Amino acid sequence: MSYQNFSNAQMQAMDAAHHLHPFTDHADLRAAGSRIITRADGAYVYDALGNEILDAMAGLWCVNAGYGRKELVEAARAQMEELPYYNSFFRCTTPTPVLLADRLARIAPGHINQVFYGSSGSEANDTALRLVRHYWALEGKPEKTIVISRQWAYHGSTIAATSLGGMAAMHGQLYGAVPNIRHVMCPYAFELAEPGESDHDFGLRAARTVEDAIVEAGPDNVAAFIGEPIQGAGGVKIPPASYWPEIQRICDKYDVLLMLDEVITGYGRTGAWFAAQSMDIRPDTITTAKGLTSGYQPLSALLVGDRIARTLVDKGGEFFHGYTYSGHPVACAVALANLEIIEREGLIERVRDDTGPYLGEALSAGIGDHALVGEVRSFGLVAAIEIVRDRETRERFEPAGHAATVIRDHAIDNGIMMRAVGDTMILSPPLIWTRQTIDEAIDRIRSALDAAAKELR
Ligand code: PXG
Repeated sequence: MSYQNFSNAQMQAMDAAHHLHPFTDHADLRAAGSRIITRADGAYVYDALGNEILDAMAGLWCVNAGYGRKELVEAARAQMEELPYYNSFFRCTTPTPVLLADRLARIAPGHINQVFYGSSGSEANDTALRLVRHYWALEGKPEKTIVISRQWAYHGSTIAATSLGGMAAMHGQLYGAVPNIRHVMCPYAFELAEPGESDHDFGLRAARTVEDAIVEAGPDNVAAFIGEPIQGAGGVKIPPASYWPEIQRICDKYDVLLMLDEVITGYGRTGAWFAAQSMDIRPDTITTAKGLTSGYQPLSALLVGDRIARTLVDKGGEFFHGYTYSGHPVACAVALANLEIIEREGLIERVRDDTGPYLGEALSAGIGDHALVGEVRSFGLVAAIEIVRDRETRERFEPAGHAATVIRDHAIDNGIMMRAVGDTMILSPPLIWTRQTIDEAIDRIRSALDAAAKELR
């Protein structure tokens, strides 16, 4: 049955009648009607009404290789034909998760050589949490269970991933968090730096809240620190350069494991395979998903460092954990083809040497002086625009979040899909964007800001 037999209005009616969406106020959605995206090509998506929209969010931070990749379709088709599914339990596996594990071990930092698969970032973080606590139990330190995380962290939406995350609204609906997870401040200089405090000093101060939390809990009780190299869904909060080296020092000093969540930053977004490499961080685990398949299939890979893997293999016995789709052969086939595209087309080098730096320059030159813009910041191909009522005082519009939503709606009307987080606009485009695509994006954003300014004043 093809959707083409149905009008946009008919699909909206069925959607409203039967479909509960993620992170959605359903009364609000049903009054407005869903935007139904029907197809995509390259950097653009198209809705059921025929509108063309430049997708500055790469789907949901994931379509790194862009849309319309026939190679990925062919990889899935061929794998489905030969072997659509078999499991990796009971001393079995299939070829593609094996080849992918080998590939991932070669692109990951040198001390990371093992992979545990799931289907989503949330699942991978659930695995990571169990694994770090299990590691300490196997090492004879079962009291090391506390995990330090940060406000505004996003680690997914299962109960464990929400507990790890630092989203107050999500915690409000958790009805019982996973115990022994503590949250400290995030390195968000735009709002949290003191007047006159340098970026460098602010980065150190933010990192030292982790040290304070470890000391307060007692280092013998702390299993790990978890963090996104750049907090994505929390508003593209890019830490000062002093932050991660200080976190590394603190974790090393107190023998606390370092869990890096690279679900957004992995697979090229920061101009390296992983932000661990672009920011010189030495994690014990790296959570990855999204860009691993460019979103063409659901797949996550928890990359596990040698320290944890050695203990798990040598002392662990059976690890009672895994998913039906751990190492799904079709998803892994698509990931292999996707990594090949990223490598062959030099997308990572392009972000590092060309489009990443250019995005930063173009944002500053194109909208940095706009009356609604308090700051633009970027790292590789991820960026944020802070929306303010007053550029000098950084006063925000009331109510919180309203201005950014107005801008988001104008952005879509102007043919660019961006996301609003609180009063921050964020961009995380496909890595296939060129300088020309960036120029086109900035033009559309500027028009949206102009239209929003008229409405907001
Ligand atoms: N970690 C990070 C850093 C993420 O960004 C997850 C884990 C969870 O992945 P799954 O595959 O379980 O969704 C994510 C997901 C948003 C938004 O509104 C961001 C995500 C998911 C949904 C919405 O920006 N990131």
